[in-house]
Amino acid sequence: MSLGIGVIGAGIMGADHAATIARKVAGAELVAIFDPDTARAGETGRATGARRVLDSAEAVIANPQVDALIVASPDHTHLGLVLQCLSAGKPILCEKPLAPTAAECLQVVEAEIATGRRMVQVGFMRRFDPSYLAMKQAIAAPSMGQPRFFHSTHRNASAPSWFTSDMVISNSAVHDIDIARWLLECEITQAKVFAPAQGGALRDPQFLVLRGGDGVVVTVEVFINAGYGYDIRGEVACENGAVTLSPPDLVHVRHAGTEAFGFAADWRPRFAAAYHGQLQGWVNAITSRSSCGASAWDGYVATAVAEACLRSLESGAEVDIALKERPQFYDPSTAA
Ligand code: ISE
Repeated sequence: MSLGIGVIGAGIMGADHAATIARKVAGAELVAIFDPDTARAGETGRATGARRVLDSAEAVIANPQVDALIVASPDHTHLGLVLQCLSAGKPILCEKPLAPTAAECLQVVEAEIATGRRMVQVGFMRRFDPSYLAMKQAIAAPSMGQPRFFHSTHRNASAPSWFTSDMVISNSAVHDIDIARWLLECEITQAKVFAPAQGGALRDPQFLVLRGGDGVVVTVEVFINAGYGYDIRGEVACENGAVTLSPPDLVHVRHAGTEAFGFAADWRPRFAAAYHGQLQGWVNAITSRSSCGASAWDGYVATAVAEACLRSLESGAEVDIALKERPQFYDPSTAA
């Protein structure tokens, strides 16, 4: 029997997740979709063969054929929707960020703990990307020694008109924050952000310097109007070696005196395998009553670090990060 999926939000990511569920994920069926923009919802429904296009998020959550939900609505709506799904006892894959503030993420953590089982996965899809998985495996080799630096470059071709200076951190760099914690297996304790002066315009690019508990240093360049394409790079330097992500293309073409390869226009082609792996992992975990990917706790930590970065963006100072103590519920060894 397949798992019935409801999708809330039919924007770039809601439509992409709906298409991945409909065409590529085994053991799941797209049952219902909602977006306040009815034309957009209808178009995604037709393109993916969703059984129903409903007229509210509440109707999707309450639909008896919907067993689990993908929340891909605007960032500020995640908290309320995730809490409603938890009250309905339905597992959720929530797009990042889990909620706009660390305090709000903790509300999700508490509500999830109250259900007694792991119900929330956060859409940090890079954890499922073949190149980051290979990087994590390479740095884990004992002969590499301890990681010392992680340099992450995150460039988007262009930002939508509604993108704000804060979103450069809360919506974009939050990916680099999560992947740094996951790769290096340590927490970030201090954050400092360098950015162009405020002048009414978008503060872009931004440069984050994050210090980790074991003396590791993470640098993140986020440049969301880089113009030329979507470009994600990363390098971990360890005591005895370094590991670099390879470009994601399959070929380099040498022609007419140049060597070239292409860049995608946005993140969907670059991370297609990661989005597929994330959704398949989520469906398998629900079916087997286990968990995978980034938890609500990871969502909280990423937002807490992003919040410190926002304070640094504002003040120019380095900001200390004081995390709450991780509840046993989220210990990797005890995770359901
Ligand atoms: C977008 O929301 C994403 O999640 C992309 O992965 C990221 O590269 C982009 O900067 C975000 O705005």
